Amino acid sequence: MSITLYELSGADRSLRFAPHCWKSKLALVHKQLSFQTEPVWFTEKEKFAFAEQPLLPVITDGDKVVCDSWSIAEHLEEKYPQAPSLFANNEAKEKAKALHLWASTVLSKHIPGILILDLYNVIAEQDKEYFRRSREERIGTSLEAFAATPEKHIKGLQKELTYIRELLATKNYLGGDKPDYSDICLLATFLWIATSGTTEFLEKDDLIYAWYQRVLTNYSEVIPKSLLV
Ligand SMILES: N[C@@H](CCC(=O)N[C@@H](CS)C(=O)NCC(=O)O)C(=O)O
Repeated sequence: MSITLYELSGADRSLRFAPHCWKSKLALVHKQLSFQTEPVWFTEKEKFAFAEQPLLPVITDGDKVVCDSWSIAEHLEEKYPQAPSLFANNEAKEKAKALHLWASTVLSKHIPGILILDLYNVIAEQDKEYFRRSREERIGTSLEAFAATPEKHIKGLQKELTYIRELLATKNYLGGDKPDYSDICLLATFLWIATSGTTEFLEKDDLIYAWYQRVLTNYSEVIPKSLLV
């Protein structure tokens, strides 16, 4: 059975930046599954009309269609139990769910202010009107005004990461001695920033920076070469 991952892309089809799509791609690599990807621009929703909802990621696994990054992780874990586990047990699954929610709300609220203009610059020409209108509605100001103080948003992000520093103080990965879906959720959030632009958001002496370099290596087969040191 073949698996296809539909994910958002930039004007350059090889540029993939969307955090929830990264979660599903990293989960597929973690499970050592072979898959293909279908890049989708914001204004190409007809490419996955069969999914009957407007957001990515979506995967097709044979005849089955699965939407939403968390549901995709659950599907992969259930359907491929013999492959390396995304959550070793129920406790790990609950922790990963909490991390997924925390990363996509508490942590992610600091991120548009860091990358929104970078992202605007790399998306397809035909997406720009939709992106500007939908994001300006959401943030309540212009992209330019919102992006004017990236340092403020990086500071907010850094402060939020205290929670992760505590979790990583005694282990190499959020999953323990090897990465699991908790690590994937945080890495996917960082990749959103790292693939949209070149803003530095971690200090090199931060233990999270060391963790970041470790997990980039774990999933190196799908990580852009420019991010691997
Ligand atoms: N809860 C969903 C959120 C999906 C989501 O927000 N996807 C974004 C990309 S990361 C999207 O498709 N945006 C399209 C748009 O804004 O039109 C998940 O975790 O999969």
